[in-house]
Amino acid sequence: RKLSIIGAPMDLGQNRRGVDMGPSALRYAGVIERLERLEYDIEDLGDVHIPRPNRKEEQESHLRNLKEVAEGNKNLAEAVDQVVSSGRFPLIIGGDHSIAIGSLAGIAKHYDNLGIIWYDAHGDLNTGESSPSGNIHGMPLAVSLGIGHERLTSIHGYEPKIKPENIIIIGARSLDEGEKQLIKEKGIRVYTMHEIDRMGMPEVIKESVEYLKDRTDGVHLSLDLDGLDPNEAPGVGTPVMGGMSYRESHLAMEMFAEANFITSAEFVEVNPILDEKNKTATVAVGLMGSLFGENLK
Ligand code: DIR
Ligand code: MN
Ligand code: MN
Ligand code: MN
Repeated sequence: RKLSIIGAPMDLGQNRRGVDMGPSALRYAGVIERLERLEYDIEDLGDVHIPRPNRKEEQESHLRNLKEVAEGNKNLAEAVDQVVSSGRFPLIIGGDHSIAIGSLAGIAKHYDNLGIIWYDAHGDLNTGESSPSGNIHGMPLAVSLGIGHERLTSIHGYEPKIKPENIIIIGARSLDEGEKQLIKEKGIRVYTMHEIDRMGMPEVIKESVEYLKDRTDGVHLSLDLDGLDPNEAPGVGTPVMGGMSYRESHLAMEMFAEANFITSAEFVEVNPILDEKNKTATVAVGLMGSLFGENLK
C-alpha cells in the first residue's frame, strides 16, 4: 500500500490567516509516523507552491484572491495527478477548503464516475453570485460541478470534474440560500445533522457506502474539520455548533476502512493559530489512522 502526502498551505480562500500552517500542524501531530505504523509505504512530497497575493493590486472580482487561489490549485492539480498516475493513494493536507478544487481536478480525470463524500458543516456549493462572503473555500463543490468562475472551473483543462448524483454531503448545518437551491435543482444527497440525529451515524454511513459502492469507480473523501463539533475540533476558521462528535467521526472513518472503497482523501481547514495546543490536528491525524485501517489490524 503506497501513499503520498501532499501539503497545500492555502489560506487565501477565506478570511482567517493561519490555516496555511495546517500542513505543518498535521505533520507535527505525527501524520507520517501514524500511517507508517500501518505498513504504508509513505512518501511526503512536501508542500505545493501557493502564491502570495499582491496587496497593491486591486481585487479583480467579488471572488477574494481569485488569481492566487486559481494558480495554487493549478499547482496542486498537477501534483495530485502525478501521484494518481503513479498508482499511489493521494492524501492531501490543507489548507482551506478551496484546495478541493485542485485535488478533484487532479483526481477526477482518472475516473469515469468518481464518488465524493463531503464531510462538512457547510455545502461549499456557492458561486460568486450566491456567496455571502466572496470566500472561495465556500465554492469548491460547485466549481467541481462546473458551476462558477471560469478561471476555477477550467483548472487542469476539463470540466465538469464530477457529477451531482455521485456526491454525498455529511454533517451539513449551515447552508446558504443559493446552496439549498442548487442541492434541490441537482438532486444532491445531503445528510444534515437532523438526519444524523434521527438515523444515527451507523445507518448514515451504511447507506452512503451502499449508494456509492456500485455506482462509482473510486471515492474521494473531502473532510473539513469544521464538520466535527467545535468542542472537539476548535481550530477551524468557521466553527458551527452542533456538529458530529469525535466518536461519530471515528466510526465513519472505520466504516469507510471496512468498506475499503476510499481511493483519495483530503483533510482541510486545520488552523493551528485558532486551535488549543494542536488539538484539531491531533484529532485529524487520529481520524486518518481510522480511515487507513488502524482498527482493522
Ligand atoms: C459560507 C461558509 N457558506 C461561505 N462556508 C464555509 O462563505 O460560503 N465553508 N465555511 O467551509
Ligand atoms: Mn468546507
Ligand atoms: Mn466547512
Ligand atoms: Mn466562508
